[in-house]
Amino acid sequence: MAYELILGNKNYSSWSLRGWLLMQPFDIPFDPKVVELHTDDFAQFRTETPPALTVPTLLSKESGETLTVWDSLSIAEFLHERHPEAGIWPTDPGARAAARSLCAEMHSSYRGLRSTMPMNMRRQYKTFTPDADATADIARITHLWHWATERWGGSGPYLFGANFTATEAFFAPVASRLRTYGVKLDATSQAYCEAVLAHPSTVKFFDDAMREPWVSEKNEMDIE
Ligand SMILES: N[C@@H](CCC(=O)N[C@@H](CS)C(=O)NCC(=O)O)C(=O)O
Repeated sequence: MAYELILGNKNYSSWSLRGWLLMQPFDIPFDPKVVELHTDDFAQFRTETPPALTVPTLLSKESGETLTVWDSLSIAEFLHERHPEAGIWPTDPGARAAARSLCAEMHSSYRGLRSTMPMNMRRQYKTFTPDADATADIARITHLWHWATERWGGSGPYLFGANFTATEAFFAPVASRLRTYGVKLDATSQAYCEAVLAHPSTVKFFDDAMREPWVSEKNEMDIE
């Protein structure tokens, strides 16, 4: 089987970072293809890859057939079924259920954080203050990080111990946002964010983002 992973602009596309981190850290070989958001190329991706409308979209090619898998949660589950040994989810059933719950909540929630603090890996603002909704989202997320590390984290550095799992893939864009917007965190949350952002696969994505030429004005803030 061969995989092609279609991604948006690395600097801005938080869901694309999740898709990338569901494959790269687990040594699942794939060809990444970046398509700039909101362009004719993106419209063409939609035309050529129905019914997908968003990135990441995974194309799984086998025996002349191509399966289209879109939406990050279904990509996680599809890859886990295909590569159960890769460690995408924790092996302990209780930890795995917790990891899935955390990812599902991340996937369906936190509108305040998402809408007012878009991912922008290149920037680090010094004067940003999150609004009330984003502050509540950050409080909920860091509460969950504490809960998971206390219950399952052992000596870390990740939520479920020493191994990077899908949970880190889902929270990596949050860690990137918290760095970009200069949010002050407690020591546990700060250490977790640093560990996720220091993972070689996150660093590779970040390095690629730094080299991208595209600028999306609506995701840039006019502040220091
Ligand atoms: N629920 C989807 C969300 C994917 C998503 O919204 N991706 C954005 C890029 S970060 C996208 O493709 N946007 C296309 C558009 O808005 O035109 C997932 O989990 O993958």
